[in-house]
Amino acid sequence: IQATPVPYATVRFAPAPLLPDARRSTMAGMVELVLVHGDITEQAVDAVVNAANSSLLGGGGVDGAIHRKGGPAILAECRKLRASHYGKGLRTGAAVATTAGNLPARWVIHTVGPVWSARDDRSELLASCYRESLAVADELGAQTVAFPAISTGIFGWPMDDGARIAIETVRSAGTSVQRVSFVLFSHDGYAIFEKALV
Ligand code: AR6
Repeated sequence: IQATPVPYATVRFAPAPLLPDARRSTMAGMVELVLVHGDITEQAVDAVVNAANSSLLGGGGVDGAIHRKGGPAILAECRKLRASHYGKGLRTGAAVATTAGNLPARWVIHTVGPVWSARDDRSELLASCYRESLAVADELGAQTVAFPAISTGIFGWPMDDGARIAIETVRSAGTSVQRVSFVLFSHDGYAIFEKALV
C-alpha cells in the first residue's frame, strides 16, 4: 500500500526535560515534535531510524524500503558492523548508525524493536529503541531525526500503545536533537499519533 504524503505536519512542543545537572542542561533544550503522514525514505533529515531486525541484513516494511531506496551502501556497512561488532546480532532495544546511501538523509540509525507479546510487558525494550536511537543521534551530532512507528507493523505492536511509548520516551529523553519527526505511513497511524500527542 502506498501512502500519500500530505503537505502538512502537526507541530507540538515537548516540555523541556528535567535538568538534574549542568552537563545535561547544556544538551537538553526543547525538542520539537512533528508528525508527518508519508514515507520515511523521503524525509530530508539528518538521520532516519530503521525498524530493523537483529541480523541487520534487511527485511520487509520500513527496513525493506530503506534498503531498496538507499541502495547497497547501507547493506555493505551493515555487513561490516556485523563482522566487527554484532556477530550475534544487534540486541533488541539497541541502535547503531550507518550511511544513508541514496536516501535524502545523512545517516540511517538501525534499531531492533521487540515483537509484541500479550503475555510479557516488553514496553521498556520499545522505549529503549527510541532512547538509544536518540543517543546515537547525539553522538553523530544529528539535529533532525525521523522515526517510524517502531514495532507496529510486522512485529505486531498495537499502534496506540506504540504511539504513547514513542512520544513519552522522546519527550523525556534529554537529547540534543532539535526536531524529531514521527513518520506515519497510514492515515490511521497518523491520527493515533495526533491523539497521543495532546
Ligand atoms: N515509511 C514509514 N512507515 C512505514 C513505511 C515507510 N516506508 N513502511 C511501513 N511503515 P515495520 P516492525 C510503517 O513492519 O513492526 C522488518 O522485516 C508500518 O505501517 O516496518 O518494527 C524488519 O526487518 C508500521 O506502522 O517494522 C523486522 O524483521 C511501522 O512502519 C521487522 O520487519 C513499522 O512497521 C520489524 O517490524
